[in-house]
Amino acid sequence: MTQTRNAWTKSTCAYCGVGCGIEAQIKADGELSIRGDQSHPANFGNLCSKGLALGETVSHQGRLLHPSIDGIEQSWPTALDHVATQFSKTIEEFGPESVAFYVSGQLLTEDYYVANKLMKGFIGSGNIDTNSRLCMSSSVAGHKRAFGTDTVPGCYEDFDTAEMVIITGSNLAWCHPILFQRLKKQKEQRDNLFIVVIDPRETDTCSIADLHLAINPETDVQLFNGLLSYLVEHKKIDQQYIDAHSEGFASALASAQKDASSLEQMASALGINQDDLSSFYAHFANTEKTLTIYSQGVNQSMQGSNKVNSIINCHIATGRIGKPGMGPFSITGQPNAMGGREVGGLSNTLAAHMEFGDQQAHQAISDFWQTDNLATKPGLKAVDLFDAMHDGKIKAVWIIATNPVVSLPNSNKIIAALQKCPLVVVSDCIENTATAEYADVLLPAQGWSEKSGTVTNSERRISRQRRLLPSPGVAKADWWIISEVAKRMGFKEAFDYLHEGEIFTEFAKMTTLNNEDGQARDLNLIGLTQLDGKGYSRLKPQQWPVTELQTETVQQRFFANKQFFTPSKKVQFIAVSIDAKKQISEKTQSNYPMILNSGRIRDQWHTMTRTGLSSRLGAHITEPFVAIHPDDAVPLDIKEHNLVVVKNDKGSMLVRALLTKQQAPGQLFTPIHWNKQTAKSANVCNLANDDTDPLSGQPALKSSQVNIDKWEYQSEGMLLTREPLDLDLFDYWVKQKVEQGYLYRIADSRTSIELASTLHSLLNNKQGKTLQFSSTDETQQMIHRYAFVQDQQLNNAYITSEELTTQSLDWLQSVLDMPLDGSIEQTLISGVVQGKLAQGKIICACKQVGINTINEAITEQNCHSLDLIKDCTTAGTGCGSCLPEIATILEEKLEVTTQRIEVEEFVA
Ligand SMILES: Nc1nc2c(c(=O)[nH]1)N[C@H]1C(S)=C(S)[C@@H](COP(=O)(O)OP(=O)(O)OC[C@H]3O[C@@H](n4cnc5c(=O)[nH]c(N)nc54)[C@H](O)[C@@H]3O)O[C@H]1N2
Ligand SMILES: Nc1nc2c(c(=O)[nH]1)N[C@H]1C(S)=C(S)[C@@H](COP(=O)(O)OP(=O)(O)OC[C@H]3O[C@@H](n4cnc5c(=O)[nH]c(N)nc54)[C@H](O)[C@@H]3O)O[C@H]1N2
Ligand code: SF4
Ligand SMILES: [Mo]
Repeated sequence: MTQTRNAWTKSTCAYCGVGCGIEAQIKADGELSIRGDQSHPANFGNLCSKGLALGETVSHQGRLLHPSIDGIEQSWPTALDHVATQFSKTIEEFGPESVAFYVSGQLLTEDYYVANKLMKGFIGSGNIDTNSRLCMSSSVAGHKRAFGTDTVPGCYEDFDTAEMVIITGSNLAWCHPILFQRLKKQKEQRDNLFIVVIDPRETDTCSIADLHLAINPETDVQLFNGLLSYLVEHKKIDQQYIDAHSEGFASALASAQKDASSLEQMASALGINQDDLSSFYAHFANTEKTLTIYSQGVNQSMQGSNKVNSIINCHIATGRIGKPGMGPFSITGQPNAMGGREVGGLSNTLAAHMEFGDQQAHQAISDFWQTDNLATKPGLKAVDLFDAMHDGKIKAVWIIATNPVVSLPNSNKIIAALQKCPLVVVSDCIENTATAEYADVLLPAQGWSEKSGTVTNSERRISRQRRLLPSPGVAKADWWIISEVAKRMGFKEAFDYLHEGEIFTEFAKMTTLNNEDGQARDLNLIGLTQLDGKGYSRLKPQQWPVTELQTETVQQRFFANKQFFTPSKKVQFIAVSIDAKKQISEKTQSNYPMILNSGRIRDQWHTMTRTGLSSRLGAHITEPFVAIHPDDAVPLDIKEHNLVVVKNDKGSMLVRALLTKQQAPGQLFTPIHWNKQTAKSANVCNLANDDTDPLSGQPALKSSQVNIDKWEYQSEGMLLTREPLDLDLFDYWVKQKVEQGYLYRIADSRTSIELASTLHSLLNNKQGKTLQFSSTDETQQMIHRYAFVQDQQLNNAYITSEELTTQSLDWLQSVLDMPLDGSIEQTLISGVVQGKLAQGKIICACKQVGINTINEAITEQNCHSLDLIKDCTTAGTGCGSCLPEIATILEEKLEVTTQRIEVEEFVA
């Protein structure tokens, strides 16, 4: 049932692992209003820019509406029969190991549970893996080694009481904005809070840091091993805790000491200042309430699991775990990365935190699922799985809620693997994803706001996602699609679900197998096993373990009782060391001297299939870029805004150069979001390193080796259209969603006049009014301007020249949405901006405040603090996630202003 108008329905944000509660209301015009849920313990009513824009991304634009086989639309029964028959046939002929599912942390727990049950329980293979392999698997491996289970021990509440917070390999400000803001508030209120950011780049997260350690990439293990040695040397360990509750200390210490040397040598190996290093160590040694937050800079590495254990080792050695305000805290990426780990979506776990190789678990699950075909060994991990497909060993794959052509490393190999695979089934909400292009069968899935089920956030809190809107076409819930295929494969009884709530209670019951009291395993949902339809429908957030239904918010920490889930019940130190071979490999060092790091930007989500629909989100960063230190750029004659080719032996990308000292020399950074759907050649996974961590199988996505060169072109263009256009005939293009249309940026080897005429013929405009003007600018370049008006509306427009500076053309982003008047026509022809068009690039997405307005407030109205800028312009008064950026603008502006004053004084 979908919601009636005017009621506010509680649900959970579609995006990151903070898991913010939202409330949604359907407006009279059918659109969705979104606000934060004040009662939700993850966010207390706050939302970031992505959460606030959720209503803009539920449009039906680009949706996959019907099942299809080989490009031909089919009914559900035909498509489901086809998938079931083909999978069954393949299994019959080549065995269960010849098929695979590749799923996602964006599935709901209920979807994930049935996918895992079908593959491991009934097909009898371990070959179900997930994009969490690229995301959380090193944390999972690290947790299991130390605790015996995949446990995140703490709560978000620990952010409020910690006295030292270490944020390592995480750009919290952009990737988990609500947690960042929570911490920022603490920082503003408490003098005793010391924040350290460990990241080779200087990110927005550094804006709240007392100390930024810009360590050399991949040196984390050495940094934390050094810390462990330091703690011992300075007698800052908790010997009683170590003796009573842990094992393996001596060998972990021996290993750490091998890596450690004098502070001076350590600092030089890490590439940081010695005073900063000793300040970090001393603060850790002397601050009991220390919280270490970590994410992909730790996980996505060939030594990801070792990085995780090097952090956990320091927490155990000081007994800082399981108590308020302290502990290691792996922050999850996707909305249901945790739920996937719970049900067993990773190929090397069985189900509900039960493991392969445990005979009792095997028997209990077989009985519970009533199957005699339970998988007996782990399946292939994502990178290996696609390698096996490439080698012809996987002959049928079902990809659900992930876009591997964009997100798995070495895209060309992934594409080749999909092309070789006889059956590729893709379930997605969007029709034209990069992966859908290689599908034999496409199945339309319900997306966020249409689907219903549960997700678990980083602090183990299970929240409901609720259905808010009807789904377009014949899109169905993923659990339904998977169950229907399972039934057709002959497993009717095991998959005969009527409602997602039934799946949830079945899963809850599974967590209690041989674990009624929660002593055998951490994951225990016994309090939810009796939920009826009404209870499920009204379910409030529940933090596991759930011993009884939680009617009020609880805050629980694991390991407060110093009991772990290892055979001895003791926590394990793990001996880790820097392995020279696992440092950035040297094989291609000379040809590819730069290290390419990759990650996220504030307002886009992954492969942009959803955030790419919002013009508000698109306005923050409009074009893919590679950040480079000026010292690296100058010898290559690379200037700000130049286009550059970044390449290695796997592939290449063509993006804008962004010169910044926030980037260390020798290193580059590029966002992961743009791909063939949104740009000609900007997919970083084309050249991403597919070497993996030997234990977790997680690829080293943060450190690929590349080179970079300036790319020369003859002309640049900007094209504004109401409908998308295929521009692949040009050397470079990027698409940006703007209100009522698209803005393309183009660069090409054609001359600017040829570019103009090619665009002209592509547009193929017929009846209407044409505005056209060619002129020379102050540098004597020819500029060609063209606009086409139909029914008093601007329909399309372009500008071409030898070189276009994007800043001066930012007004193009809003022009399609404005009523056409004389001043806009004048702007279109003359390029001289007038009226409201003058506010420039949007900084505050919520309140739509542009950079020019903010700059003006600083320089003209003397708004020299964030509060004054907020009052003056309303910027930063929505979700607040643009505040670090406004602070940077303020800082830069003030610096410039002061310099100018100094110069003026000097001149005077
Ligand atoms: N806006 C936005 N938010 C998101 C997402 C999104 O797509 N967009 N995706 C979500 C998902 S799935 C995930 S997994 C999270 C990821 O969240 P984060 O992990 O915070 O984000 P990333 O940008 O991938 O990388 C974090 C940082 O690791 C640093 N790093 C690189 N190499 C090293 C190293 O060797 N050591 C250390 N210490 N640091 C290093 C990078 O410079 C980068 O700043 O974000 C989630 N939130
Ligand atoms: N170089 C590099 N590569 C990376 C990373 C990096 O930092 N650097 N990060 C990695 C990480 S941490 C992650 S999590 C991955 C993310 O990578 P992906 O999982 O590939 O990214 P998404 O764009 O989120 O893909 C989700 C797909 O599922 C669809 N979808 C959304 N909701 C549903 C649903 O309910 N059902 C179905 N069936 N489909 C749905 C969306 O339209 C989209 O096509 O990228 C990884 N790749
Ligand atoms: S921090 Fe932002 S993206 Fe993440 S769950 Fe909250 S509102 Fe959604
Ligand atoms: Mo992720």
